[in-house]
Amino acid sequence: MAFKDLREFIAKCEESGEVQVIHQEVDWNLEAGAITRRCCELSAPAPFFQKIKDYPAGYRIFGAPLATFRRLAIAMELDPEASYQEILAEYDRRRKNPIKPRVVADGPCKENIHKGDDVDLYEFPAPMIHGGDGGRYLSTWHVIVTKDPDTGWVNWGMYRQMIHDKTSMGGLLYPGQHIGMIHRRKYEARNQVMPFAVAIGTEPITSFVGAAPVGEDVNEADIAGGLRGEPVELVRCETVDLDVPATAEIVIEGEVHPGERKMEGPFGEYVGYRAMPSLPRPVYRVKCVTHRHNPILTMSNMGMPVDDADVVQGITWASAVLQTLRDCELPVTGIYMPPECCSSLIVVSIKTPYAYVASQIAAAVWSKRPGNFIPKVIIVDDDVDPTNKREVMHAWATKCHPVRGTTVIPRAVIASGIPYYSPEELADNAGTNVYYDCTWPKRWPKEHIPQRSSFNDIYPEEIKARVLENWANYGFTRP
Ligand SMILES: Cc1cc2nc3c(=O)[nH]c(=O)nc-3n(C[C@H](O)[C@H](O)[C@H](O)COP(=O)(O)O)c2cc1C
Ligand SMILES: [Mn+2]
Repeated sequence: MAFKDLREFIAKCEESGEVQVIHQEVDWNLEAGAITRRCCELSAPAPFFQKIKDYPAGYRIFGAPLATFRRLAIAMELDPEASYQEILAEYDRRRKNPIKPRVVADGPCKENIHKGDDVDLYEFPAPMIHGGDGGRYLSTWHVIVTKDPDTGWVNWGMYRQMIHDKTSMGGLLYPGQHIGMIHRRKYEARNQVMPFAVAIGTEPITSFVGAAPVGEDVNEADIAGGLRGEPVELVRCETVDLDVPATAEIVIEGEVHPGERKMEGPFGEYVGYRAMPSLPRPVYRVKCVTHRHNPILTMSNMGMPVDDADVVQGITWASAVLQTLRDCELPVTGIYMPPECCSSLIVVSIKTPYAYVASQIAAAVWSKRPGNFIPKVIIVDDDVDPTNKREVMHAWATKCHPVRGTTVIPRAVIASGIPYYSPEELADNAGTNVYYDCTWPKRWPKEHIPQRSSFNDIYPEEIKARVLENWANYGFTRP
């Protein structure tokens, strides 16, 4: 049975030691953020703050919801010990079997309804998350719902929102992201207001899918259903023509007015830096807020690894890239995005059928979103496990020729916020990509390829079997 709401998910995580309930009062001003940051950097349990300074008991914060692969495995109802490859394979399989959402008449998110003068975004303990942030961020782990006015396509996406005042917020609406496409191409181009709804504190898969790259015209709600194995239940909004997950903790409804801009940011970002300056950005005007009794506000805290973005993008981007490589009929045998690299490196293992196939792998990775956000590609032979950092580093250090193995693409479209680019490159989203070919050259004679000197490679099967069988007998306590 899929999780009905965030509360069931938290309870399940608690059973596996993946939640730390914190009863001591903490300050929404940096303290809750600092604790969550440290949890990310230590891959500690998710902090569940019970009492926030200046706020009544019951107004809680749940930090770093999916900042470990164990919590993602639990969210997907897999064994918490599931490996990266197991999670990836299951995500890949389920997302291809979408299930449409079910609209229900009522839901817990309607337990409290505030409209008009009764709306106050400061009702919730929106944290000042990082030192140096431009303001208090209410939405950092959530979905924003918008609709294409022509086709009826409903997009869910996770795009940060900073509180400006009691009834308005600001955020990024990049033209390259679906919300930006809908906003710029449709509503703003026609000088129309764009209705939106935000759902915060959803069951875990809804927010996970909000941060996943699914195609244009695809409803994330259907993918979320597929991943859950059950439809997501939606209820009608109070003031806009949109539906939201019925069990969300907090729902915010309103409109983005064409041409309106206010300074938003800066904010600590997914690459692990406060990378972009404060800039004039679109404004979300709020008309209505609904929430459950004792609402739980979810918070991610992006920065140095490992945070929610490293985990979520580590699976969803890898799955999308894998699909592209398969569509191109390339001989990929494995894929990995090391969470330490903040979505800026992908490792692909291949069976090398002909010389320079690595160039095709890299070209395919960069051919479309989200692979085009990944500036560095490492290509290894299929005897290297891409998830094994020891083997990957070894292959890179010993097989990648500094000149022949390194190919720089000097004029590449890049993701925003990658720290090593110059201000001009970032302004144009134009920089440089690179791939490292860590495979043996195809034309080398067998005699020139050295034998890898590893337990697996250089001992007879019977010796290996005997050693493995007797490992504990020798006195070793770890496998
Ligand atoms: C915690 C977290 C926060 C994010 N914040 C933003 C953001 O503020 N703006 C943005 O454009 N993308 C952000 N993303 C990435 C998008 O959610 C992601 O690209 C997603 O695919 C967007 O949905 P779309 O494909 O429907 O546009 C964030 C991702 C995560 C995991
Ligand atoms: Mn989308």
